[in-house]
Amino acid sequence: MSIPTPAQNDAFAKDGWLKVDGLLDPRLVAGADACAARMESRVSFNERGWGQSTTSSREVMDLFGGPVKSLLEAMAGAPVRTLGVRMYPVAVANDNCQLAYMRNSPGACSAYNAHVDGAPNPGQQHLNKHSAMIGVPLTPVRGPLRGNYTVWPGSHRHVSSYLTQSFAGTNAVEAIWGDFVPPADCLPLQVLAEPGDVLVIHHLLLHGTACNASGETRRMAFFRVNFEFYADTDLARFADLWGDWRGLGRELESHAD
Ligand SMILES: O=C(O)CCC(=O)C(=O)O
Repeated sequence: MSIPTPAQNDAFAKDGWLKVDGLLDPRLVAGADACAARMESRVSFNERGWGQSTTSSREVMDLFGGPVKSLLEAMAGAPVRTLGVRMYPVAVANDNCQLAYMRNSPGACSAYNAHVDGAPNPGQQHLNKHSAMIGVPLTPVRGPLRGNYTVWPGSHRHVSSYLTQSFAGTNAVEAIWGDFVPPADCLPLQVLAEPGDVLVIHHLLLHGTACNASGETRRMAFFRVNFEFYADTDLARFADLWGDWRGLGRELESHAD
């Protein structure tokens, strides 16, 4: 069966993220990981304990071609543009448990550095919207607390409602994260993954990173992808849950509330 299957589309609509197992040839991923590992020695860790974005190599950029791009185009119903690749090797145990992007965030969010990409950090007044993020694990993550990419399934809908209801008719870009907390039943999920798996992440999904107590480096490549461009102050467009995902079709109707 070709991907995305109706079940995969439905899961993405409901949860705001999707893991497609074994989409990429592990040899391609191993080649990219070898480059990433070489770059890692030149990566400095920032105050959140995430490695700074690294310069992308051809081997890393090649991960985005072929099946990944086709999958996204099928889901979005539109050609895709890649804004860039960013990599965050998470190497140091407990080192990524410091600051949260979201003010007033409860303990769990703080511990994972929960955030929504593109939302302004304090002092930054512009939205930096992308339509989706693609995450490509370069090293296996086979248990919890191994620097796992962590998602709050369903949080994209809560974030969208929060932004839409709280700031309707305003353009209060600077203030938007002051009060947001996910509902109590929206819990973090530490993603397990193998090289070759691919994650598709909705742009409004709350996500973060688990501590890495494994002693092993976790490496992952991230592609921020845009289907269309918007003004970087357009809060209504930023909050629009499904504006970019026309290709998901009827599956959305039951989840787009
Ligand atoms: O590396 C991670 O686990 C998280 C990366 C992330 O949150 C991001 O790129 O926005």
